[in-house]
Amino acid sequence: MKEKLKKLVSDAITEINATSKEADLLNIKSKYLGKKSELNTLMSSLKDMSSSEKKEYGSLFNQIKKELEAKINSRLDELNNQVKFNFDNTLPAHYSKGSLHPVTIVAKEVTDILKRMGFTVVVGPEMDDDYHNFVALNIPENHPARDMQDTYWLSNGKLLRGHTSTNQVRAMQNYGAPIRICAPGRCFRNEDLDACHENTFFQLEGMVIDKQVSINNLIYVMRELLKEVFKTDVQVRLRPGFFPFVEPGFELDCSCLICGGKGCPTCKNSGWLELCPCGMIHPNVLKEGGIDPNEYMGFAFGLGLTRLAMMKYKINDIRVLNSGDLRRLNEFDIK
Ligand code: FA5
Repeated sequence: MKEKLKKLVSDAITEINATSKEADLLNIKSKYLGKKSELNTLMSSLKDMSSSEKKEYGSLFNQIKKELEAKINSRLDELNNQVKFNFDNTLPAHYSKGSLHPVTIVAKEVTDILKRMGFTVVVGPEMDDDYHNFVALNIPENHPARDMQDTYWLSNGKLLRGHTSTNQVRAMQNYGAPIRICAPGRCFRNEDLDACHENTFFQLEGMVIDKQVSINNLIYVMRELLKEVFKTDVQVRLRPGFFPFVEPGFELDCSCLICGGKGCPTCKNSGWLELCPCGMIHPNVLKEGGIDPNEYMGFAFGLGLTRLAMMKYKINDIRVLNSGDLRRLNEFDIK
């Protein structure tokens, strides 16, 4: 028996040392230590031995098992280290370095600029209610202005917010006046998709309420913001715009940077892109937020972040941004 065991150990060690593959090592383990191994068969003869033999062979079997297990594990470590050592790190890498999404970059840039101007960043829910999306913003049930957004209604009676203006009254009620907040976030509308309309896009709401706030302050903030984002003066124009939650209301358009203002599919051939509606907050909205319109006034704006990213990176079709198609995204110089 002892001779048999001696040979078994020496055969196993020879095989372990000769192998260079992890899979072969596992086969050797099963061959010498598994259920059907010779060692296991020999061990089953323990029950027929005398008690002194049982003691002697029992400990011998255990010793052999431990020895072979240790040998296998150390060979496994050796093989793993060899693999690491053999790795040729001079070979060219076949992966490309990713970047943040253009909208994420622009959102961070804009919020950083606004933070420096004293704005606090807040976030609101993407699934919101009729009250915050409409009623609180001076758009009661059946008001025709509801048609400005083709809203996604949910079976639980809630909706996917159509704009970040949902944050206006929520912030007024939470923090009171004076206040300066901005709220970036995803919005949803059942749109006919084209080069500048998506059903899922990003806006950034801005709101300032204080005792003395004017349209001049609003224009200053918008101009500084765009100047910093584009690193150059960009042509903008203000024209009257109607939103029930501001009075007066404006549309701020930016000259289309894709075509240089000549007209293209991105700007629907107008040379201008609607970027940021804005206006002085309607007294009804201030009241709804628990703020006295005789004491306080404010302005708000709803910056189209996705369109801003398009202008900044000269992305001519908005659909690229949600597509996840790296071949298209790689065409743009995103840093
Ligand atoms: C609004 O959503 C108002 N809540 C903005 C506002 C805030 C007005 C505060 C006054 C005061 P509008 O629907 O125009 O407005 O959308 C604002 C901006 O979001 C647009 O100028 C545009 O840049 C962007 N936007 C709107 N719809 C889409 C869309 N389907 N795809 C991409 N961007 C869009």
